[in-house]
Amino acid sequence: MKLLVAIVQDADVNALVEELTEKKYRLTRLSSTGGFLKSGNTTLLIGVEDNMLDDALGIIEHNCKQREITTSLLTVTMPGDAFIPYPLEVKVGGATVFVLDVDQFVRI
Ligand code: 2BA
Repeated sequence: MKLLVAIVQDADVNALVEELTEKKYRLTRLSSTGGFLKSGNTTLLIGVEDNMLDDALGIIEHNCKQREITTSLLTVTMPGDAFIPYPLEVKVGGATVFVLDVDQFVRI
């Protein structure tokens, strides 16, 4: 069995969860925050049988789009200690997925 830790954009998560649950995958949805943009995203924990790994990854790929986000994260220091927001374009997603081996899975 594998555990997928999938970090997805909030804009994609509803469609992704809907398709996964329709196809009988079990998952847990966690609210998370990206370290770089410091904005919300969603982390899904999805336990899958080994033979379903490629199918699950395909569903994630199909639902998670790459987007270009403009952020004013960086600031430029001006004389007199003024900070001016500096627009920065960042490509986010589709999804960041870690695939972990599961030693044991127990539901009691
Ligand atoms: P964030 O950390 O908010 O990053 C959002 C996007 O900003 C990233 O998109 C990437 O395009 C860019 N970015 C991140 N760090 C950067 C840096 N030091 N310099 C320049 N650009 C940078 P994605 O790569 O698609 O990542 C989306 C989200 O997935 C991340 O949100 C983070 O929450 C998670 N993530 C990505 N890689 C990870 C990793 N190695 N470990 C844990 N979480 C990760």
